[in-house]
Amino acid sequence: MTAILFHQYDSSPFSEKIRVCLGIKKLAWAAVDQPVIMPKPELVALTGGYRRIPVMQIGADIYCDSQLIVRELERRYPDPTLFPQGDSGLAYANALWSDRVLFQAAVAIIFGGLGDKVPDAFVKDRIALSGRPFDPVAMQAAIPHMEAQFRAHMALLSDQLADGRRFLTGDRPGLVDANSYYNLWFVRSAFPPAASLFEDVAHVPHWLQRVTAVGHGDRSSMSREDSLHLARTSEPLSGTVAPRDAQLEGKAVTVAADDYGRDPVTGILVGSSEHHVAIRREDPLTGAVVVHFPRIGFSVQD
Ligand SMILES: N[C@@H](CCC(=O)N[C@@H](CS)C(=O)NCC(=O)O)C(=O)O
Repeated sequence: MTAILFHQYDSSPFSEKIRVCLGIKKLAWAAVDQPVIMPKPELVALTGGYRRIPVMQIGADIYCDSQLIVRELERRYPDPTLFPQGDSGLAYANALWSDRVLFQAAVAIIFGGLGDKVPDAFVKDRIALSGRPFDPVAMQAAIPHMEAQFRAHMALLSDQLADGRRFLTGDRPGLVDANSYYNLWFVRSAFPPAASLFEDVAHVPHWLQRVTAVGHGDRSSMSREDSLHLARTSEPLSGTVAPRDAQLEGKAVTVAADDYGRDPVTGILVGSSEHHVAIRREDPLTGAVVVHFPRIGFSVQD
């Protein structure tokens, strides 16, 4: 059976980032499709409250946030690497640009472009997710500025590719390619007229084709019910707690994203490092699971 379960939906841009990473690593994985809006009862049973997509499940270990999914894929399946030139610190830092600055420009362009065609239920859900106004019609006013921003970011990609390299850091694809790529993929698939923002940018369209050709690895699918069964019948990994967190070891802590989708998840601290925090919790649907979060962008409170 395929070890990697990937809780996702096909139109999700952060899922596309990971699908490309799975493609670079030529891995076999099973998609567990989740709803685009709440409720997501099976996902929340696995995570303890975290609702964002994507989430990776390996047995009874649940990995939240694309940042940590990338790190865990690289740890378990190091070859071929997502860091063909080394520089992994810079590549992870590059995700903070692509996932926040570039992504927010893409969101404004797509949803401003769609305007009143965005379904009400989606708008309501995203207001609840962000805790802020989400008004596609009002976003239309910001489109010229956001398009100029997006073009300026595309020029960075073009500069990077100008020496004839095939991918952003050299001749092999890596995380830095997946980071940028999913934003262009999102614009092109969710609001095709805006693809004109990068179709005429030197070097970018060919690079885009090359990343598309990497593919998504060997994809199959699994039902949500079966993913819960797998969690129930698996044992989570045991971890170690970093010395700096020793006073919290074995105690209940609450972990939450610090940007949006801040739903808190509470469990017993069983693992930590500079890069991650892991908590153990139980749910009648899943049995004991360990839920892993990245450190960057997440708070840990006792
Ligand atoms: N920092 C998170 C961001 C994930 C994110 O914003 N995902 C979007 C979908 S691509 C989401 O969860 N939207 C709300 C939802 O699907 O319920 C990550 O890297 O995984």
